Amino acid sequence: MSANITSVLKESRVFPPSNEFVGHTLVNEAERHRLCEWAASDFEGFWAAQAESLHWFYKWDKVLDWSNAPHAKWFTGGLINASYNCLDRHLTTARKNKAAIIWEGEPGDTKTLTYQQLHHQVCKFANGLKQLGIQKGDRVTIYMPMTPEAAIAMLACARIGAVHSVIFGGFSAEAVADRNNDAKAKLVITADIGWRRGNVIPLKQNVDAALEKSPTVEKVIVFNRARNTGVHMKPGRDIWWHDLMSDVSANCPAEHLDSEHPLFILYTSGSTGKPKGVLHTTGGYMLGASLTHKWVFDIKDDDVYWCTADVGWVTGHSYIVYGPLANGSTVVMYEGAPNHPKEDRFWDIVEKYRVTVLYTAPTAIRAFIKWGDEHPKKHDLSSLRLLGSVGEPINPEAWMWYHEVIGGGRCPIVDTWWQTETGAIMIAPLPGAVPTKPGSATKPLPGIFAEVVDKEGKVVPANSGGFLVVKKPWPSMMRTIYGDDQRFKDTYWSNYPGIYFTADGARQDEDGYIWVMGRVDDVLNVSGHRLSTMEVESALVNHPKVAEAAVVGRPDDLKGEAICCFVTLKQGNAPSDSLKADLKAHVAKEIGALARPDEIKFTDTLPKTRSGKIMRRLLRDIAANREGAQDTTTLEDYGVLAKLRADEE
Ligand code: 7RM
Repeated sequence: MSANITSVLKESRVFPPSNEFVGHTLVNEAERHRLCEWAASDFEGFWAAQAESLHWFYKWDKVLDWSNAPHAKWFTGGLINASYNCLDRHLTTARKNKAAIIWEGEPGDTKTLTYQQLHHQVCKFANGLKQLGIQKGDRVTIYMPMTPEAAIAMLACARIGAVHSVIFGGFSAEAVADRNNDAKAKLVITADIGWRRGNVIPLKQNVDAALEKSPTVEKVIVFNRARNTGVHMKPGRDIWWHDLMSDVSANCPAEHLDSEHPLFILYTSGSTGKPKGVLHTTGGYMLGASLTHKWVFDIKDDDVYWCTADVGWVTGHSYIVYGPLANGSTVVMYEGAPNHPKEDRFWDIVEKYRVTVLYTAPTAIRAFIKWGDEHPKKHDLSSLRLLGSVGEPINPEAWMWYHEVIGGGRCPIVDTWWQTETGAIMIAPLPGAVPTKPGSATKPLPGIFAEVVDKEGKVVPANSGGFLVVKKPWPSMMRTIYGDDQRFKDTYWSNYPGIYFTADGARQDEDGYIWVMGRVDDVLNVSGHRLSTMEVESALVNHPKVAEAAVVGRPDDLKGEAICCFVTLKQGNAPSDSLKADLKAHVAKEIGALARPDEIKFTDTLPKTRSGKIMRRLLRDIAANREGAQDTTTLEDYGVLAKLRADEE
């Protein structure tokens, strides 16, 4: 690893918790302080006390076993079930008939399931899984559209101790086959089709193609989403969801599972080579997901909570399914695209269901900005009280827009930093306790010991950039990469022994606030200075005509790397040479001559992952005029690359 990162971003706005929050949240400033101190002085006692919030069939013998680091065991000897925690324990309370999932399909169909109804469906489906021979420990692939059945399938696996591997519905047959094989999946749960922007995604057809190359898969369950598609059902292998459910009992006691029993595998792309199967286990993960959901979103029983992620992404696992359901929340779930049939679909949903807490991603926020304020302004968004952001650093400009246009200036924004690997939110403000600053995820949560260090592992001085690490284990940490423990150790634990390496760059300001500057791989090296791509992007995005920007380095004989910017304009603005000159001057003025772009390229779209993260490594090839030899399987839209390359000529 090379030297520290130079930070050039200037941002000094501070938003203290508003009167509606101070004194009314689950965790106030004093309580947050008490929790942090407690975790520092009695780490295991702190976590043991938090774990009391879950239902255990048997309370653990030992809180943490770190003797075999980096392999942690949390709540060893404890017996628990994730599905029981999400369902059964609410049935003896007033939440029994509370809406668990309020779902809206892309075509406009809707469905609501109370906790009791969801429990009924999950129990029946779990019995269906058993009928097909699925046993504790078996791996099950879930390749579904965003329907309640995806959550039912996950919870049914969890109920019987089967390990699910959810694959985002936008992935190809090839990706499904790779993941089936890596996990040695025995069963695939899918649907005939999924809807996306009015188009049909042929899920079952993709599964059929994948199964030509997935020898371990014995059975396929098919949910009938559209009821009109003539999908082929292979006799003896494929069974309709409704047929399976027609003749099973609704009595299915939850298995008493070891706290360290695997709950799921979730594949996440590595920068090179094959995807990593991140493995999470039960007790620690459930604690991380439920506790952070309660703390960060300040969840109350009358909240209508909407996380717009897909269940195929970790955010969907932790903050659509396991966290909110464990807390007995009402979850809104939406199947489709934010701009179908029109660009106001999200705001229509917020208004219709009176959503109070909204959790979405910077990529979506930048798209809304680009589409124009008239879409949210058509709707009554006064039910919103709290807004969340996740997935990428949020540019201060996008933060301000989210705050003002969506939040009406009254809703705190919780910018939540975490990873598939961390299982749950690690760095975020608690809305009644921590003043926010646009672009900063603020401070680590109580019990999380995140720091910014140099390459020797020494904490760097305030405001100098370094590497974000986590110094102590935490309950929802990943346990290994499925089938490749060596890669787990090499990737996360070899830079600093005993310390978790996040691969993100960050700085900590004079108030101890953490500003995540993006992946270490994305850092620019300009005339010996290491600059964060995100900071240059933020400077571009605060120009009134710019909607979105991606900045990469291009090899340069003189400077080491030249700064090359791909820029998307807001609707109604045209590319021109004078605008290019304008933007270069703007960046130089905002953050200094050092960061003055060498090249600006206008484009309609940027290459992104399916969860909306900009794929800068692909842009590096384009900027350098190299033919790419990179893994593009996580790319959302293959057309974008071809288009960007064509623009080069
Ligand atoms: C939840 C999720 C993880 C990477 C992470 C960061 C980036 C996510 C933020 C963020 C700045 C944030 N899981 N990231 N959230 N960067 N501020 N609030 O995204 O495994 O898909 O990605 O995403 O680089 O390491 S993930």
